[in-house]
Amino acid sequence: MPTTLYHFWGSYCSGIVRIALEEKGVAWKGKIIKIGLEKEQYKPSFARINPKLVVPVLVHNGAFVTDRSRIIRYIDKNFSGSSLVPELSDDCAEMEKWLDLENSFDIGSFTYANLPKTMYKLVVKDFLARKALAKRRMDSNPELRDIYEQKLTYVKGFESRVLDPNHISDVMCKTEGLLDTLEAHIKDRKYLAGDNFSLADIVWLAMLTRISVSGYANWWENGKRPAIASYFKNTGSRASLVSAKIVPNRSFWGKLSYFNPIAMLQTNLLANEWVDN
Ligand SMILES: N[C@@H](CCC(=O)N[C@@H](CS)C(=O)NCC(=O)O)C(=O)O
Repeated sequence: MPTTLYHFWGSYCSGIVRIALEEKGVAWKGKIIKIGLEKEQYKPSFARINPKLVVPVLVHNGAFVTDRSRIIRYIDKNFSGSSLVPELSDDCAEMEKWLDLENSFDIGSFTYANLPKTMYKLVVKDFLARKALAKRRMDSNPELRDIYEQKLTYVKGFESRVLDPNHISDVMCKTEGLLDTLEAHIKDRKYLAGDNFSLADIVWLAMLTRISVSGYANWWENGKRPAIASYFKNTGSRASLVSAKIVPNRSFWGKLSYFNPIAMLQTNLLANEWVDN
């Protein structure tokens, strides 16, 4: 089986893995799991691939690797090409620090909170539908009950965070705090850790891209955080980021490819099925 990535184009975590694959020049085959309104990650066939019901998942030589930070380390170790981990131990420690900092970015809440306001009602319905679907699947697949129960608990927690304005203002504040830390560090450097592009740059450039496409490039533009602006402009235009297609296609046809009336109808029907108890 060729190196395969279960992913979704609009998924932040999948984008990070695609950048690492592009950096190493890996020939990979993609299997799209539509995690939006289609909720394909809830399918029992996918639950057997990743019991967390999330993308990305990398399949290589029979190994199933999950979680973006584990996958990018795996890619660096198992494929040839320039190393994405610095040689010096001090630089390695620096890289780990920046990987941890990126992990503290609440990407899920940030993304949902910054969807267009017109989508708010749909987001609320989609949470109800996800809970109903998890419940439906646990009833019809008793052997996967634990998996769907865990997903239901996860969705409930995620829903309460996303719909809580205090949590969202905290996330926005913390994200700006992370940018302050980055601004101070990147001032006199080209890369985050050591003299070369590393895993830390991959995750931070993905994060800056997500912040930018969510409408907050003004957090560093117009002289607000000039070091980030120049890091994002220079290192962020690297070929691997472009071929990994981490910026959503905003053309009419690009947007249309995300619009699925059948999935929207199913979401409405499922949402009506959910009963809180
Ligand atoms: N810790 C995992 C999180 C993966 C994750 O949350 N993936 C999102 C897309 S970025 C997903 O599949 N969401 C679907 C869902 O929550 O049902 C990682 O870093 O890879």
